[in-house]
Amino acid sequence: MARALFFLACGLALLASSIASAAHVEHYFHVRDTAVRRLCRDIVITTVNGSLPGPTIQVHEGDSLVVHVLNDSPYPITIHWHGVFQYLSAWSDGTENTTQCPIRPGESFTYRMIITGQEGTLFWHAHSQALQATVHGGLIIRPRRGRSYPFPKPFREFPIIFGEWWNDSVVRVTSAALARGNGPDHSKAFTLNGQPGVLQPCSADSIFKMKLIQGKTYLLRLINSALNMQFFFKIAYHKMTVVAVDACYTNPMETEVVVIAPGQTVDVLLKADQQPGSYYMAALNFISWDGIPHEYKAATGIITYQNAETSTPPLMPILPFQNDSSTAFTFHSNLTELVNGPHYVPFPQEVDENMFVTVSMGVLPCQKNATCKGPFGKRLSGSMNNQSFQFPKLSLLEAFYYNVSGIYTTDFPDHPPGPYDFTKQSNNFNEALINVNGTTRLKKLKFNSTVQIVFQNTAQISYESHPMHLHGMDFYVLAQGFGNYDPVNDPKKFNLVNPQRRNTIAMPADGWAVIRFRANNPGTWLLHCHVDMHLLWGQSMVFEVENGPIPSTSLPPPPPDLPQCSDLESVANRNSPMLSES
Ligand SMILES: *[C@@H]1O[C@H](CO)[C@@H](O)[C@H](O)[C@H]1NC(C)=O
Ligand SMILES: *[C@@H]1O[C@H](CO)[C@@H](O)[C@H](O)[C@H]1NC(C)=O
Ligand SMILES: *[C@@H]1O[C@H](CO)[C@@H](O)[C@H](O)[C@H]1NC(C)=O
Ligand SMILES: *[C@@H]1O[C@H](CO)[C@@H](O)[C@H](O)[C@H]1NC(C)=O
Ligand SMILES: *[C@@H]1O[C@H](CO)[C@@H](O)[C@H](O)[C@H]1NC(C)=O
Ligand SMILES: *[C@@H]1O[C@H](CO)[C@@H](O)[C@H](O)[C@H]1NC(C)=O
Ligand SMILES: *[C@@H]1O[C@H](CO)[C@@H](O)[C@H](O)[C@H]1NC(C)=O
Ligand SMILES: *[C@@H]1O[C@H](CO)[C@@H](O)[C@H](O)[C@H]1NC(C)=O
Ligand SMILES: *[C@@H]1O[C@H](CO)[C@@H](O)[C@H](O)[C@H]1NC(C)=O
Ligand SMILES: *[C@@H]1O[C@H](CO)[C@@H](O)[C@H](O)[C@H]1NC(C)=O
Ligand SMILES: [Cu+2]
Repeated sequence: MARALFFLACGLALLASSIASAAHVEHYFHVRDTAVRRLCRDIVITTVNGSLPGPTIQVHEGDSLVVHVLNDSPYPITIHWHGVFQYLSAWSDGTENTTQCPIRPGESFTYRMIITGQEGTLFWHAHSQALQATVHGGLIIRPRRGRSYPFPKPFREFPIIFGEWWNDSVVRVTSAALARGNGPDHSKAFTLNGQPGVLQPCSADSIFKMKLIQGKTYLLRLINSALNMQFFFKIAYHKMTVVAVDACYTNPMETEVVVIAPGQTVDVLLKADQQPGSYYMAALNFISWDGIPHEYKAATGIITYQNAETSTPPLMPILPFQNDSSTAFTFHSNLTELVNGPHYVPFPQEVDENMFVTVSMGVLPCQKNATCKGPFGKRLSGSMNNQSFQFPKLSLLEAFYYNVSGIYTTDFPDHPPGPYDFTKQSNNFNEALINVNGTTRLKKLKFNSTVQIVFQNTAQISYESHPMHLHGMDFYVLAQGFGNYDPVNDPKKFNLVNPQRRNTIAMPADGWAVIRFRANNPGTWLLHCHVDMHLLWGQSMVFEVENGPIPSTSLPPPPPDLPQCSDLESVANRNSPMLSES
């Protein structure tokens, strides 16, 4: 019955949008299990509308976006609109148990947001269990009607989504790893727009293809929706020019190789300036630390020029060595924002809150009545400042809005315990340093205050590059470097002229990165490592940004169809008379 009504509404909405103003974009997402064949094997995956990747959403800056999600999959799920500011619409951020409880099987929820102050490429993905692996798609924000790109209009454009393939149910494989408490099962292959390409069995015919006309310039919208891996990406014989990252314009940066971490997007211009022919593009994982597997073959796609000789086999690009951290560092640190470009906002000069945050791996005690295979018989965990984030069984944002106590505390520490030598590798399995505390501690921020965070990587258990992603706000990246952050000399390296702005920064494996942002968006916002396994292990924390002084700077009430949290009512009855009345 619910389903019949849902798709009846669907037809009506299509009608409405075709006659209504173009500034209202409305979509229906049908989350369901779908049989697909990859690597010679039929398996069932969860998708939106049966496709991998799912539908690409296209809006113009300033549009309102409404997406009705019907969950017909067996899993409770949320959909996150990655990088969308969600100004005063935190209820639509789609972060499980942070901004909402998941949509249960058979139920639906409508996400509503206005997309303003940002343009370029973002994406949407599930923010529940490991479902992002197959529940994802592009979100393209073009300039408002009548406005243009800060570069010549490309002839055509192609979104290219990077993914990982498990050859099995990724949810089952991941939850088994969480239960065991040791390292995860790695994916079997990488994909470009859902296709592994010529280097994998049974995949050559379905390879992702682009047709180009010689002399034209194309915009490639690169999106890394892989669960765990960073990539090097190259196209044989072609250079690329980076023009935006994470939906923020950059100064044009010419490069032969793009480096892209989970949660990041990179927009590049590609000029078809070679001999008409066929050329492969290839993506292979960047290994920032020995523990990341290296036995992978690259995911490949193919570009073919119009009027190309069909007899000549395509040429394969030569990728950097997978361990080439210096190429990765150069790419990540050489980006700068296009000052005075569209939606440019000068970065805050004053800092109200200074935080120093270690990002680590560690161990938590084994769950009662379980056997763990992690170090010292415990279970692997991720942490920030020694806190391994334990998601509550209900939504932090509701606890914030209804002032429900007992769900979280606001004593997330501004500094790690210590100090100790963070990047000293002989400390890897030092038991005194790898035990972490499982907590639900938030950091409270005054509305419109400015925050600077020094992220410090550590050597505990692993020292790989962590892509740190902030919800609800972009940040400026002032500097990055190797080793332990030096509070005396490293501030001299800050870019105070045109620092890159983004929502995800891949901090160097044995190093640090400094970011700054303005907390201008009330709500509860996750800050986490975008390596999915690390997030599931607790490598995250949450900011509680207070309301501003007036209603137009305060979080509005929740939408009426916000999914229910099974436990919220009993907790609320215990703690707050407000919720039970609502
Ligand atoms: C998804 O599928 C539904 C029903 O099958 C359809 O009405 C809707 O238009 C589709 N949405 C997109 C974004 O393709
Ligand atoms: C995928 O799984 C099937 C069935 O278990 C197996 O035969 C095949 O070798 C696997 N492929 C890869 C690349 O692991
Ligand atoms: C850094 O970017 C600039 C363009 O912004 C480019 O000229 C320079 O070659 C780049 N440096 C490296 C090492 O790639
Ligand atoms: C990086 O990988 C290459 C090729 O596998 C290898 O020859 C080289 O020794 C590695 N470098 C480091 C620093 O591990
Ligand atoms: C778990 O605990 C229960 C009782 O506390 C016990 O009966 C059961 O055998 C335990 N299971 C395992 C796997 O240890
Ligand atoms: C969110 O809460 C639900 C219960 O309301 C629980 O089943 C689920 O595991 C929780 N999710 C996370 C990430 O903790
Ligand atoms: C929120 O709860 C705290 C105690 O937990 C109380 O001091 C405060 O007055 C409450 N605020 C509102 C707006 O109800
Ligand atoms: C981190 O917290 C754990 C558990 O509370 C504690 O045992 C450990 O000593 C703490 N780590 C450091 C470096 O203080
Ligand atoms: C671990 O966290 C709990 C809950 O916040 C706290 O009571 C305890 O003191 C913490 N332990 C350490 C060693 O920090
Ligand atoms: C936030 O602070 C900035 C800088 O002081 C100011 O320009 C802006 O108006 C403030 N925003 C709000 C909503 O108060
Ligand atoms: Cu991480």
